[in-house]
Amino acid sequence: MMESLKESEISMADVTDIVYKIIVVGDAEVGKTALARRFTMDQFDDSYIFTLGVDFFAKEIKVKRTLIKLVIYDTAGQEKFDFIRGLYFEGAAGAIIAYDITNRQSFERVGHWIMQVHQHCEGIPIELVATKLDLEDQRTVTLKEGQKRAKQDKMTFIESSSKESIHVTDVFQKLAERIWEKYEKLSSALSDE
Ligand SMILES: Nc1nc2c(ncn2[C@@H]2O[C@H](COP(=O)(O)OP(=O)(O)O)[C@@H](O)[C@H]2O)c(=O)[nH]1
Ligand SMILES: [Mg+2]
Repeated sequence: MMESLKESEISMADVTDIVYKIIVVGDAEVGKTALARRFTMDQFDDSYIFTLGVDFFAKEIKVKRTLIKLVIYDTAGQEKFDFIRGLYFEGAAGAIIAYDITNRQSFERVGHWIMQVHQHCEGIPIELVATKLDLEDQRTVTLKEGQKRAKQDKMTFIESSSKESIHVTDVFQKLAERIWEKYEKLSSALSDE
């Protein structure tokens, strides 16, 4: 009896069709495309692939035994793409703000990106992601500074390397779990009414 109940739970979980749109923002060359490519295709390229407009990546993950499809929207950080920004942000469930630990300026621009996210998608979970953790010898932003910045704006925080595959899955798993918790709270609040 218990066995068959478990089985049906699993198959129910597998047919669930939940899609979360995740946006990745941050200055040019911090490693946004590399992060999305490592996570979805397990590939890394040392050369800089200029992202023109918007690119899409997708991968399924499990949150609390539920299969969730993450659709990752990757965009060029350049201000000249301002005109597509509205569409880009529309319907996002969560955001990643990336900066490069070897590029102090990209860290100082985090506030700008928080404002952009707040302006277009108020209240969505944001994760601050420090990239290029493998370049420890060239680091100009400390772990503490990153943690402090994240705390200041209630963001989760993680340091990662797409090159060396460090904490890349955690980046997306952690964010998806936060989104899940937010929606679960929302739906249980609604059913309480
Ligand atoms: N060492 C190192 N280089 C990286 C890492 N991630 C990206 N890069 C490099 O940084 C450059 C910019 O990366 P890209 O993903 O194109 O940046 P984007 O403009 O933010 O999309 C490329 O030359 C990448 O190879 C990383 O984790 N470690
Ligand atoms: Mg890119």
